[in-house]
Amino acid sequence: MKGFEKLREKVAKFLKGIGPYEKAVDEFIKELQKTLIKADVNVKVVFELTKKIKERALREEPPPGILKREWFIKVVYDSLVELFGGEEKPQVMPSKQPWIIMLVGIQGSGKTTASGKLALYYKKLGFRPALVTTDTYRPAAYDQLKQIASYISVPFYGEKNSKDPVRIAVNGLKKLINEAKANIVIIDTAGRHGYGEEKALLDEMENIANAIKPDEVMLVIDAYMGQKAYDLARRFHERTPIGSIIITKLDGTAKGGGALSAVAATGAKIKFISDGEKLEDFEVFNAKKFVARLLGLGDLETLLEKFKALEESKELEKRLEKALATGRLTLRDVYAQIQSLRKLGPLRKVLQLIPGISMLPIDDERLHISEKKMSKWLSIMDSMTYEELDNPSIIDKKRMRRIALGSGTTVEDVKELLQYYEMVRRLIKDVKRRKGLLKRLGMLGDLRSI
Ligand SMILES: Nc1nc2c(ncn2[C@@H]2O[C@H](COP(=O)(O)OP(=O)(O)OP(=O)(O)O)[C@@H](O)[C@H]2O)c(=O)[nH]1
Ligand SMILES: [Mg+2]
Repeated sequence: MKGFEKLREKVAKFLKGIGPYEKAVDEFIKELQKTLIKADVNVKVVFELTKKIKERALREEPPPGILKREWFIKVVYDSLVELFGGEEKPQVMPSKQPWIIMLVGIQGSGKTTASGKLALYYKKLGFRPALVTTDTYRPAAYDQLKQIASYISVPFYGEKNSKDPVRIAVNGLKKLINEAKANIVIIDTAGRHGYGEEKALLDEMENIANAIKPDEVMLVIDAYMGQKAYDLARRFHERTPIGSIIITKLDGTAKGGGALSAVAATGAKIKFISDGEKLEDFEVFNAKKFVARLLGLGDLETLLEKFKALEESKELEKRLEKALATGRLTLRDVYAQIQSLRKLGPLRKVLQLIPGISMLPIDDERLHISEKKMSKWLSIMDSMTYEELDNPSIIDKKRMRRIALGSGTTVEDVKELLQYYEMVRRLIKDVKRRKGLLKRLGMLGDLRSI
């Protein structure tokens, strides 16, 4: 989308950590406001959003293991995802077949192009889509869609000299479903004048919809509308429980942010976006992916992975804390640990995420495991019984042989894993002892804040 180039530069610069944090936050927020207002996002919305971001930035602390600046960008990212409709991904798979989609929208909004794009999209997913034009209003409309249909090789239906859109739709559905065996039928309609005449547009839409009973009505909105899209989307959303939205021409205007956020604010679902004249320039709208791109994915990707790994490590953290509390460790814990090691890096880092542990001396060298060894050990543990995982002390020579055979490893490998397990177990016990000691000395509170 246009207009976010400067903000992307700012993200990269911000993460490099130049200048004092608070000043950098101020500058970043100013740029964010400028960008969003230029994108035609409602001014009131922009100020509310940036005020919240700033408050969080200055009041809250990042989770352990995350730098303040990284965390700030994550707050910005989350807020923008919220602005553009939230984390939920749209449902694009038809829940029944045949599935009938009707496209409506203001004149020139991109309905006919989007019909072709939709057909191509579903064709690539393995469906048999077909196209119907009911546009009896514009003489060239018939040929326009027919050409698109033949270009992407999907069945097409239209009646060049008819003046009855409803009849055409009914005839087309019958023919395409029964003869061409289409399982998705996309019906293109004539452009209705809009801008301020939403009522007329939606009345006409309802008339056709009542006659052909589509499974889904898609409203096509041109990104040039900017925040003016709000009223149209809101009325559409109120009138059509089976409605979803396509935003087009995101390549052509800097007002895309305004259109997207305005539509999202109505609660209507944005399902697809279109950003070019080519039939391939079309994708399912995913606010998370979209915002990551707006902010410059290159810089964000590693950061987002870090957060994801952090979330995944919560599970491990719980296990380790339990092990610490009880002084008991099983091979299941080691299994979870090795899985997170692959994502998070050295155990030291994982342990650092647990409050109070980061200060304790841990021998990094001894805890290092190579990637190859990790895979080997995971398959060894996959060959163990639950009883063995929960209570490794029962693993005798005979069991070792069986496990080695089952996992395609050697008894030495199994032994090595058990030695590692033993070492971590002792470490946990040691940490527990030290923690207990520190607690008695009343120092744990202090350690947590470090
Ligand atoms: N740049 C760009 N152009 C687009 C996009 N989608 C559609 N267009 C262009 O916009 C113009 C109108 O597109 P149509 O698909 O004919 O619009 P329509 O809503 O069917 O128009 P009517 O049937 O006359 O109401 C065409 O020139 C398309 O090539 C897009 O995502 N990006
Ligand atoms: Mg058209």
